[in-house]
Amino acid sequence: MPRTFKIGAAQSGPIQLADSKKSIVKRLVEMMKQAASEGCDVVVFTELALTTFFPRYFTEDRAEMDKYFETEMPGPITQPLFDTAREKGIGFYLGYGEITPEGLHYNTAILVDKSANIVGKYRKVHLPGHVEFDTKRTHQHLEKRYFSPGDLGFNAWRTMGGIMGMAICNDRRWPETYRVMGLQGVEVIMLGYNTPSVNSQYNSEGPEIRKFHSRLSMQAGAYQNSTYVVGVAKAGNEDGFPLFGDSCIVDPNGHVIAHATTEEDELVVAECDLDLCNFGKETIFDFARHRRIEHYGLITEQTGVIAPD
Ligand code: CDV
Repeated sequence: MPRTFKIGAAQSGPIQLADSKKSIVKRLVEMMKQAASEGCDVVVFTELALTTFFPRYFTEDRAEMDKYFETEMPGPITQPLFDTAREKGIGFYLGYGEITPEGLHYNTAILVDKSANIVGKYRKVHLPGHVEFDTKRTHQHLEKRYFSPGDLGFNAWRTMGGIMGMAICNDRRWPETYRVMGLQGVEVIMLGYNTPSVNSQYNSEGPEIRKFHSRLSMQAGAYQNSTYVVGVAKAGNEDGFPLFGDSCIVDPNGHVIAHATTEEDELVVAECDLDLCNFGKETIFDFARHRRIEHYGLITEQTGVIAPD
């Protein structure tokens, strides 16, 4: 008997700076209802799903950005997502900007179960970009200005019939992200992203190669840890800043089994058998039998490169 888990990857089309959070939540609720009507167990939204990708804008006074963050979850604006999840019996992953009671800012995602309980929280570890305005870039990427690095690590949660993990955007490019969750037996890694179509520091790196790198990272992470990976994009032109989209669902063999074909709000659905994760985990990637941790010390002892003399 397959252990069936139906996943909806809810890509968001562009969100403009002027769009209200209320209107955005309405779009997300529509996609959640569609996912429920297609029998999905979970719907995965994007990184910073409630706003435009605001880290592209520089403000001297960081507090001006607080309007793009949430102080409570659920709050009055996000409550409809929780109400719909409970009513339809569907779980969800949601990325958003979080301000803690201590005033810290994180790029956060939560995992909510089919009864609308928050069962997991993740705060983005690998923050890309820079702190100060960079005149050399074609567009800014100020995540290091507006967020603190995540402090919760890469956890996995047994919920909704499987072992679920979370990551956010740039995390997908780092093998450590997948392996730490792989060591907890993860079966589905959900991650939202906002990736500009062109590299701000290298204009000839356009959407084609950027999509290739995005898939390459997620396909490798899925295969090497024998897990499903669900990558969900914010896509299209946000106030003149294009994001490439290409949301996809990858199986434990590393195959893309479903992907978006537009740069709009689009639900991508795949029926997954979580037992497909077992073969890789019990054979070539049976970590207990094959890993050689005595040779991996540098990975946690050293951050940057130290080349031999
Ligand atoms: N939001 C992101 O984390 N974006 C990054 C940058 C490097 C484009 C990404 O890895 O897609």
